[in-house]
Amino acid sequence: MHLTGLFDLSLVGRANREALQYDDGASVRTLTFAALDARAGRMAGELASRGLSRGDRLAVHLPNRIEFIDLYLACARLGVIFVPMNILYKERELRHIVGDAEPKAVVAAVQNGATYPESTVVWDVDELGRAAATREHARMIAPLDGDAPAMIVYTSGTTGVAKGAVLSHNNLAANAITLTTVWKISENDRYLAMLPLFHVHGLGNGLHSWLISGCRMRLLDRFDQRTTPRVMLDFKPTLIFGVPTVYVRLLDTAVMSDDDARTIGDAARLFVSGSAPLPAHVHEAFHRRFGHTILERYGMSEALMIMSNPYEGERQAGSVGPPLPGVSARIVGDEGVVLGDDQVGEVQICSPHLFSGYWGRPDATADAFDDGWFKTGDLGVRASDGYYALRGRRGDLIISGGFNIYPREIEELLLENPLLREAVVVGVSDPVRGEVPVAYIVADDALSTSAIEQSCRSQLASFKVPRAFIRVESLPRTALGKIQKHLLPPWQKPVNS
Ligand code: MLC
Repeated sequence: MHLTGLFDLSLVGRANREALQYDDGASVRTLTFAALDARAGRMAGELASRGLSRGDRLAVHLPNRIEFIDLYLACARLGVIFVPMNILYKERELRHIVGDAEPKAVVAAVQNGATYPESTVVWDVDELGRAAATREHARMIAPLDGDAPAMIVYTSGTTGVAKGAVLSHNNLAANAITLTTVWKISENDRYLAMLPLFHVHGLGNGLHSWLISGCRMRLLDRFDQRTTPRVMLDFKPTLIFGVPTVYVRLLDTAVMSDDDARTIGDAARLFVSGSAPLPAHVHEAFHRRFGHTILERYGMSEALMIMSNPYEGERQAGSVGPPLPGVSARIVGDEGVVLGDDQVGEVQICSPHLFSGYWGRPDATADAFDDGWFKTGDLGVRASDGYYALRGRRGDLIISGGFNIYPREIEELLLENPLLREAVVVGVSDPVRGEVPVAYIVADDALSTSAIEQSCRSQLASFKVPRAFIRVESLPRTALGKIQKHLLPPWQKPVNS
C-alpha cells in the first residue's frame, strides 16, 4: 500500500484535530492535520518543480524540525526515495552516503556550516520552505505499489563502509500498523518526539505511529536533559519512545525531582526503550521512581521492529519479549543448525517489515540472508516461555547513546596517519551511554594523541570519537594474527569526564 493512503487516515480523516506542537524558534506553534496536509502538498509541488519524480533520491541532513516532516510526506506522495542522514555526520561520512545513494539534492540548514562533497546540489531548508509556502496546495500522489522503496537508511557494516538498507512503503506500513495495535496507540495519545527523526526509531516508529493513529505529537529538536523535563511536565505525554541513555538521564535526581518524576509518570501510559540494551537496574529504578515498567523492544534499521515485550502481560527486564505479529524468528548455531530453547546462537528472522536489500549491493545483500532468513548478527536465546534475550553481537558493533559505531570505520581513519602503525577500537562500558569507543594504538613517539583526536573530531560524528587513545607496544594477537581484544590493558574513565 502507498504510505500516503495510511497517512490520509489522519491528514484527511482527522483534518481538524490538533496534530503537532513544535517550537519555531520564537514560540510553540500548533498545527492541525489539515494544515500539515497543506504544507506537505505545497512541498511536494516545490520538489516536483525542481525536477524530482518517482524513484529519484532526496537526501535530508536536518535536525528535528517541521520541514523534515514536510519533506518526508512530500517524498512519500511523489514516490521520491527519502535518504535521511545523521545530523552529526561530517564530510567524510556524508561523502560516502551521497556517493552511494546519488541523490538529486541534499536538503540542509546551510548556516549549520556542514560541508558536502563538491558537485553536490545543496538546497537550503529555509529557502526551500519559503519557496514551498508560495505554492498552491495540490494533492500530487504518484501511483505506486507497496513494494516501491520509500527510504534508504544507511547503517555501517563490519567492512567499515555504510550500506543503504532499502525500506519499502509496505515495510514501513506493516511496522507501524503492528506497533499501533500491540502498543495500543490511539488518537487519544500524546506522543513526545525527542529522538532524532533521521533514524528508524524516531522516524519508522515514532513519526509513522503518530500519523497512522492520529494522536497529538510534540516535536523537540532533541532530548536535552536541561530542558526536556520541563516540556514533559507541560505537555504531559502519554507515550514516550527513548533509548536507555534517555532513561538513565531522567533517573538523575539533578535532572528531575522525585515529585516531578511522579507527576510525569502519573500522566504517562507507556514508556518504550530500544536501540540498545536497557540495564536491569535502570528498569527497576525507573519503576520505583516513575511508577512504570519500561517496555523494552528489539529492532534494527534493516528490519524495523522485531520483538517486543507485551503491553498486557509480563515485561521482563533483560528480555526483548517474543517476536511481533508476522515476525518469524529462529536461533541458529555456528554450523547453521537451528537450535532449541536456552541455547545461544544468531537471531535470524523473516518479517513483513524486513528490507529488500542494500542499495546497489547485491553481494552484501546475499551475505545478509540465509535461505530467505535475515541474519541479524545479534546473538540471542529463546526461553521456554517464548521470550527472547539478546546476548551480544557476532560482530564488533559498539552502541553509544543508541547510536551505532563500527570500530573498523574509526580504525581505517586512524591508520591513514603514517605515524600510526596499528590501531584497534573497542567498546568500553559506560554508565550513561552504555558503551563508549576507546582506541589502542601502536605509534611513533612523534605522534601526538591530541593531534590524532583532533583529526577524528574533524572527520567523524562526535559519538564515534574515541574517549581515549592508549599507546601500547604491540597489539595482543593469536598465532593466526587475530587481535585478542580481551587482553588489551583495561581503560578506566577518568573521574569528571
Ligand atoms: C546527541 N548529540 C546531538 C544529538 N544527539 N547533537 C545534535 N543533535 C542531536 N540529536 C551529541 C551532542 O552534541 C554531544 O556531542 C553528544 O551527542 C552527547 O550529547 P549529550 O548532550 O551529552 O546528550 P546525552 O544526554 O548523552 O543524550 C544523548 C542522546 C542521543 C540520548 C540525546 O544519544 C540520542 O538522541 N540518541 C538516540 C539515538 C537513536 O535514535 N538511535 C536509533 C537508531 S535506530 P559531544 O561532541 O559533546 O560529545 C535503531 C533501531 C532500533 O537502532 O531498534 O531502534
